[in-house]
Amino acid sequence: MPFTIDSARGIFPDTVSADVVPATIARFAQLKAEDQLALIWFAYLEMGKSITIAAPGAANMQFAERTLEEIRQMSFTEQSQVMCDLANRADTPIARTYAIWSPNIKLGFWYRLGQWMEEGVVAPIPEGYRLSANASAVLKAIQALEPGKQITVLRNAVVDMGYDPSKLGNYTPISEPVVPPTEVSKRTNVTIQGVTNQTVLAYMNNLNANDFDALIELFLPDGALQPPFRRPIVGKESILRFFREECQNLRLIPAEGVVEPAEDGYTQIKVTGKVQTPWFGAAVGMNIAWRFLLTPEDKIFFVAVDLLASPKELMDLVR
Ligand code: ECH
Ligand code: GLY
Ligand code: GLY
Ligand code: GLY
Repeated sequence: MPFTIDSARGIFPDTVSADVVPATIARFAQLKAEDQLALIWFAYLEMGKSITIAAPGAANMQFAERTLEEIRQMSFTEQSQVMCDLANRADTPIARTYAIWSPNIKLGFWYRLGQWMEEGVVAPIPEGYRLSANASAVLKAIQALEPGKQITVLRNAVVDMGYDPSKLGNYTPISEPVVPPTEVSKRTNVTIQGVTNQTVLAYMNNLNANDFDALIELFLPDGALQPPFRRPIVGKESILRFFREECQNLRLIPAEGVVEPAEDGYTQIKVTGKVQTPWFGAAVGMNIAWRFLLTPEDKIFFVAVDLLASPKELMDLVR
């Protein structure tokens, strides 16, 4: 085999991803819990003026319901403590429960707490709360980002909260139920300028249709998928789990691409375009590159999904 997963990660090396996102998250992680919560509150209020976030569906909320109810019953002091414990990744029963939830359940949980904070049901950020100088600087940095990067920072902050799941030993992650794939007659087909490769087109179309069983068959058994700012997920079983747990109802809008031969009959294909999340719909289009490495049989050996540094990168296809 000419490629390893590690060497595949380096295809199309000129692709510039939005490293400001992990850099900002690293700065955020240094702040004390109170500052983290207040900062997100301010960022969220500010964002809410221009983009609306979709309410999480009932299927999404059911798993957080008991914990939310428990929190609702608490005093303001206890509620603030729970929120700080989550930001501190403390070892508490609620922070352990939170740790095994999928990203969408975590986001839905905070969405509800945010509503309750606005309604006065859950402890608000104290009026006149003063962010530390560092926290103010991080807030400014977040506010200066494009919406697609802002929501990625927020999502990562929420995903990182709670007790460290790697310290839990064996556990069963909790995620929303898998919706059935879109009926074949109702599916849309993408077109990508410069790319007619059937595997790449089927990848986009199956992901858009939530047809994860068809999607996973495009991969080599020990193929890999690398989400933005994450290590590659290796092997069909793990990738399928990731699709079911984290990739429902995405909208991929690829626009153009390049196809190049690689060593030993492999093909490398870079596609750029936009992706929408169900949380924000068409209000936020993230600028994305997909970097595929296909075997001579057109199976996916590797695909990286990158959040691009700037819209200019969408056009950076020829070398
Ligand atoms: C309040 C104050 C106290 C603290 C907190 C609060 C609440 C915060 C809330 C935040 C909500 C944030 C949300 C963010 C959602 C972000 C979603 C993103 C999705 C990106 C998806 C991508 C998909 C890419 C992929 C592609 C593939 O081809 C393969 C799969 C995959 C205010 C109370 C915390 C409520 C809702 C960024 C890029 C294209 C890799 C997935
Ligand atoms: N809440 C982010 C972190 O402490 O890692
Ligand atoms: N409202 C977006 C979701 O539940 O995924
Ligand atoms: N990663 C899927 C979503 O948050 O929309």
